[in-house]
Amino acid sequence: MSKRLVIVIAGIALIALVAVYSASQADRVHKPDHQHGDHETQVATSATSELSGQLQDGVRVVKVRAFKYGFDPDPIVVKVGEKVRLEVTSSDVRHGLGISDIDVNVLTLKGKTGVAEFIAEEAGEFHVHCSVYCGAGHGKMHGLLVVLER
Ligand SMILES: [Cu+2]
Repeated sequence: MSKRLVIVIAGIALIALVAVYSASQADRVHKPDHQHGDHETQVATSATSELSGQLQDGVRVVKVRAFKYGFDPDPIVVKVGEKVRLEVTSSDVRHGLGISDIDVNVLTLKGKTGVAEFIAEEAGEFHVHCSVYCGAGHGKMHGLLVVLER
């Protein structure tokens, strides 16, 4: 094999490698919600550090779904100092989203949205519970509010 041919083959191999690599990168970018296997840990970690909902006129609006037996999103993540508006909608029966530590209690019926507004004054983790008896799993219906430091 001539030296020149070897260089050409090496060049083609390199181009192929780069093409495969960038294709796999593009795949990742396009499917952030469909990652499986070893990517799952990474997704879970970034989900807990991401802020929930959207800022609207300086208010963090978070749409929360209450269901038998939990809340979505869970955890609800906000930043300290933010004014927070929780719009809680049940997808099945009557529920309540209660956060005892910050005196929040909002009721919701199936398809009906209850709203709670508060200022996240203190950083930390606050226990969320269901404040309305909703069935056998009611006692296990918990969630978490995470208030991140600035
Ligand atoms: Cu309940």
